[in-house]
Amino acid sequence: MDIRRNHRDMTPAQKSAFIEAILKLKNEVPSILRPGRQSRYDDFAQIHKNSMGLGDPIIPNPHRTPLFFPWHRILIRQFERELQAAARDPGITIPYWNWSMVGPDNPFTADFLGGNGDPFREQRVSTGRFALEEQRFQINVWDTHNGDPGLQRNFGNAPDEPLPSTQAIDTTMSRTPFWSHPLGWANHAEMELHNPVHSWVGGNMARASSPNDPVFFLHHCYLDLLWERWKRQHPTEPPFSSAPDFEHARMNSTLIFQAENLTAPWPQTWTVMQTLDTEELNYRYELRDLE
Ligand SMILES: [Cu+2]
Repeated sequence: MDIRRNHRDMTPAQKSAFIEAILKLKNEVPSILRPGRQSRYDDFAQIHKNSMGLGDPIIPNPHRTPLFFPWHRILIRQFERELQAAARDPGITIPYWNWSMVGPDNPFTADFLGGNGDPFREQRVSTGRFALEEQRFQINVWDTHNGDPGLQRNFGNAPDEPLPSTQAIDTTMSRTPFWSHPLGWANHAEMELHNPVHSWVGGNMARASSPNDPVFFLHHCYLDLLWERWKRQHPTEPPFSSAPDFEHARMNSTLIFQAENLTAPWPQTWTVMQTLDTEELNYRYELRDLE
């Protein structure tokens, strides 16, 4: 059983193993979606871009629907498994970032995810292993036309969208049911917690191909954890619910990761119901992180 933890609790060796696994997936594992044009890491940016209606649009778009949490759960779990395979290390798991920049909560350090973009150099990240100068992390998937080859960040560029406060998180966690427009738990979590973090990090994270920035996976890992925490805090609530207008978002709906008639990124499929128990997917969070 894989255990996911706060990045702050990782040892330096665990941190560098995680970064190294990303660099292997980025440089040593061939793409399945666009062989010869990108890497397996880049396939995840491609899938996400497609899910946002660009490139080869995925129907249904899981964003702003009850599928948001189940769909991203599978996306990041598949990424985690591919990291393990790339590094030949079953101990690799995706850590989470709790959206705090205070002290050890800040993941944007030179020994981990690298820092903010450099305003004098196209907002490119210039510290850490993902800096373009290190020559092991080049962007290969863009939303539309070819863009900058460097990973870009622009912290706090949207002053009206700060990182979520603990109070904002608490407010969201008190919402029920799972889905109810606009104030259900998932609705609120996507719009009030998830979206502002993408905007706050800025650069690649603010675009449809946001998995280009590895922090995407730490961000979505925390959202995934919050779903588990919400389930524990509201034990009488169904862990998933939908609405009549979402005919593609039922318990027995199969999650879609590719446009019709195009290559699937992986052979397995999952229904929404098969995503509801993380242990069925062979991972879990520590109990103390769920309380
Ligand atoms: Cu998304």
